[in-house]
Amino acid sequence: MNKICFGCGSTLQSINELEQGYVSTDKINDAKYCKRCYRLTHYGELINNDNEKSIKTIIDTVNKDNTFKIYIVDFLNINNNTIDIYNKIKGNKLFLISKIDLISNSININRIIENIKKVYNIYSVKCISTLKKYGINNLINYLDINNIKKCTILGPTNSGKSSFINKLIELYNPKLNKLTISNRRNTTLEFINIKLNNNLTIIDSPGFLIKDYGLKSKYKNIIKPITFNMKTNEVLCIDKFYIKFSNNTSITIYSYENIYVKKYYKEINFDYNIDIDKNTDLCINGFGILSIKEKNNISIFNLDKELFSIRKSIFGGNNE
Ligand SMILES: Nc1nc2c(ncn2[C@@H]2O[C@H](COP(=O)(O)OP(=O)(O)OP(=O)(O)O)[C@@H](O)[C@H]2O)c(=O)[nH]1
Ligand SMILES: [Mg+2]
Repeated sequence: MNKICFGCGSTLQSINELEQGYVSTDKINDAKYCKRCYRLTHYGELINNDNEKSIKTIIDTVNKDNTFKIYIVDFLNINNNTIDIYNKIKGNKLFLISKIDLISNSININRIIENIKKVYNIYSVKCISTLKKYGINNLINYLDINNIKKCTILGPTNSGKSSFINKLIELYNPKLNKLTISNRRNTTLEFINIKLNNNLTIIDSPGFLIKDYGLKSKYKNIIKPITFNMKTNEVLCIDKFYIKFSNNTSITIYSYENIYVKKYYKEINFDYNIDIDKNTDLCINGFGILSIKEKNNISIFNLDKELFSIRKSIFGGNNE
């Protein structure tokens, strides 16, 4: 029988070093992890050009089974792109906001959750921090009360799916092998069944690979809102992109605390313009959210159109 890498779910093989699941011939009999997972875990080093599973392949696969689904997304990546994927997943499911330890106390997460439910028409939303062990027991009770015996964990890459499952392994059955986790994209490569006990099996999955802004990981600490009051035709430089407003407005940026933001006074040839209504969020995949208060025509420079989507603000109109 083929052996599976406990870290990423690949079938272990000694034939091709460039293919996923590779372990050298002398190690394959005892190996629990492939060479890639070993290097990633111990040296933070990514080897192999891994096969990427398309969003459609993952959705089609999970829609064939009737397990309960938990869809994990971190706060800054809740946007039309990730919600579209969530909406394509059939059956009973829960929307789970991860890494809430990263959210500053000045953000009222409970109020935001209520607004997320309204804006996106989602019934069940919870939040967790695997790092700070927040919300884990609540979630275990939820699975218990709802008599859920098999549950697939889905979500964008890097949202913390495997970390969450490792926490469940620690709590339920610490002798089981841990999954590979990393801050790289596409860490888990295949679906992995983890039988925690006779009553509960969890399935890890490859993350949805959504085009990402690609913020440097050195920025990734606390998410703290910062507000600017902009006058007509004033320009704000945010990290590497620029945004100009046709009308006076306040803008609140929800991103990592030490992001570069400054008013900018030189001439710029903007790439494109968009009209937005009062209280609109401009969501940028992997970067965060710009919550804009007043109706505006905004001009944008150096931000790929594919990276953003707009929605009615989840901050309820009163920016924090
Ligand atoms: N601050 C914080 N970081 C977390 C938390 N959970 C996971 N992370 C970090 O998020 C990164 C991604 O974690 P993974 O568990 O590998 O994410 P994943 O969703 O399994 O990613 P893929 O396998 O690529 O789909 C790692 O650097 C984790 O340390 C959390 O609760 N808080
Ligand atoms: Mg994973």
